[in-house]
Amino acid sequence: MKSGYVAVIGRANAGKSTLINVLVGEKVSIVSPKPQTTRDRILGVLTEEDYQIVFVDTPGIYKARNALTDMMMRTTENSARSVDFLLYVLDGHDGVSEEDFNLIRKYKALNVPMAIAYTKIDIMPKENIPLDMAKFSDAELDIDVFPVSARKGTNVRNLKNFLAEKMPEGEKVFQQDIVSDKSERFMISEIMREKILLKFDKEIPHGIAIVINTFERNDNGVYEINLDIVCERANHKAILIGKQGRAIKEVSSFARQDMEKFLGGKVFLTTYVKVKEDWRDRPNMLREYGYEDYRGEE
Ligand SMILES: Nc1nc2c(ncn2[C@@H]2O[C@H](COP(=O)(O)OP(=O)(O)OP(=O)(O)O)[C@@H](O)[C@H]2O)c(=O)[nH]1
Ligand SMILES: [Mg+2]
Repeated sequence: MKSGYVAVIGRANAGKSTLINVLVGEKVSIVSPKPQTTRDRILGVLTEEDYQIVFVDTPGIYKARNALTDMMMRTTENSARSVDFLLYVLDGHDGVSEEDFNLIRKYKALNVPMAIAYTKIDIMPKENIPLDMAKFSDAELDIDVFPVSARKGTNVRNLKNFLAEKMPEGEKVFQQDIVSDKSERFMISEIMREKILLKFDKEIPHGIAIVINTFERNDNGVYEINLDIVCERANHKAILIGKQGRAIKEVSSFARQDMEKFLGGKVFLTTYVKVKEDWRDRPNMLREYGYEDYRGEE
């Protein structure tokens, strides 16, 4: 049996969470077209007959600007240090930049074995792929590069087999049927945050925290969920609610549908929008909203 941890790292919005979801075969991490979607270290577990890979999703590398993003970057750095293998995800459609090379060199210096997933090849001109591959060989990084599409599943099996081979001998860490280390409560709040990321622009989704007040299953089997959507400004609250509450109704409805799929039962969802000025810069608030550094201890 082979078994180990693979941290998935890379710039914000590169496609890390999407790739993990495809590798694991279940949605363990939310996805959006906006950077800084993932805020926590999230484990996604892939178990096959002869191996188990625990993928570690991490917040994308981004210039830290507040206490929350600072904390996210520490989580990523610590996660990269405590694994058997690093998978650097690079947005091929965005192109290979000097910043990527710098980051790849920096992580290589950790002396953890590493490979590159060059993703989103479904939305880029095919002729760019060999040009970028040449850039990698010119840089003499001595790293395997896997062009993949998480959306189409292209080359994902090859990458999976390659990673399985790289895992050390060992027993499973998680039971057969476990796909994530996160609770249902956590996933419910993430589903809500994902719908807000998809609907609203600019600073609004980045300044959101979700607080679950009630999460219960009543006698009829219906899940009763009550949550607060915390935002940073009164004008954000007005936008989140929208004219006659239309915006909040719409996102709540999308969130409810996904929650029902995830929980496998009917959901009665009530949401309230609250303002907590500058919570992202207040360490005590971060803790209250469930954001703590991942310091590398298991
Ligand atoms: N076309 C295409 N889009 C992709 C692919 N992988 C990811 N995306 C899109 O890229 C965007 C970012 O994906 P995420 O998986 O959230 O990226 P991330 O690296 O986890 O981002 P952060 O958590 O913010 O660091 C989303 O809109 C995805 O749908 C792919 O293989 N093909
Ligand atoms: Mg992510």
